[in-house]
Amino acid sequence: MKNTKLITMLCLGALIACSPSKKGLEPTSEQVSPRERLIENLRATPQKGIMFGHHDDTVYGIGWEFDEGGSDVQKVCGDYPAVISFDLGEIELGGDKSLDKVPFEKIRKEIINQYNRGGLVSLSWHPRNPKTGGDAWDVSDHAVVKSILPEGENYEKFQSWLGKVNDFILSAHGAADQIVYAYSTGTEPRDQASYLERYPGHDLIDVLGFDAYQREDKDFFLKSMDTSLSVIDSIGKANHKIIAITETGYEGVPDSTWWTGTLLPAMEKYPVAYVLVWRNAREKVTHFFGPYPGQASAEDFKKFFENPKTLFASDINLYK
Ligand code: BMA
Repeated sequence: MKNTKLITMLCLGALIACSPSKKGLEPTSEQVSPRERLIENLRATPQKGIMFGHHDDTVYGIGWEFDEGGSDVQKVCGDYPAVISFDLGEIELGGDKSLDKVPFEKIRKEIINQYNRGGLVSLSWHPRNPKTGGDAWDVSDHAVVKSILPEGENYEKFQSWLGKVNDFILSAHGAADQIVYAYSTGTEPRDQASYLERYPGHDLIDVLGFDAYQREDKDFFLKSMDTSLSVIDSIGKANHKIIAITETGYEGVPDSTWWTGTLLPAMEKYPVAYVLVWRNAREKVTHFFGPYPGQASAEDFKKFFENPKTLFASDINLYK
């Protein structure tokens, strides 16, 4: 549905390299800029392996929240994810917490912690619907985009919302000029034409991605992933773009060998820079997509971690 695509577009991931501007280390003109260095390193990682990512990994997990150094992934395998994503939903409302009740100050701190690990940070933004006031999944009105364009009644409002996102990113120590943009459709790509229907253009996008969740049986998911990866791999190769599985998972991870038996085989044929599974909700019992100690797939996740084809925080430094 149009609006769904729009909302997906509004959740464009922005991958940032937030290098606190260390004195005297700003790149001179003949040196590569931090943004160019990040892109070069993202292009190179598939030769080494696929970076593993987890949403909200270091801000909360199963049975805990806001612990210093906390991470369900690290508790299971001893290392942090190579990629951690955070969502800025409801920053537009001017409060101090996100739509998942995470203080933005905690997110800012964890962005810098992940940078200091040499890992990647991905930011998504699930804003309120600027026309109806509903949440980011409210697709009841088909004139949302029109209302936020220059002549629209919500143009000024949405511009001020974008300003709040911009101010937050700037607060992560000079990240502003080191942003890499990912285009991530909310539905699995079936063909190039439908994938690119609302694509903003190669001049704006650096990473091609998509959302894909396992809901049906394993074979259906594997076939669907292969189609989706083949679509973005073809576009990526033709336009020199990085590809990633920007959001995936199997809710509740009910398959005890899902990591080595499904996720790895689904992607290992393609030059995927990273794969990111969604959050381990602390407030919704079955709403988790990553491992945690004692969970049925935890032992298999350790095998996934040990596999040389997967990369975690200690395997990479994207800023060198
Ligand atoms: C959705 C769900 C929601 C959450 C939102 C933003 O997929 O996990 O519970 O509020 O993402 O994180």
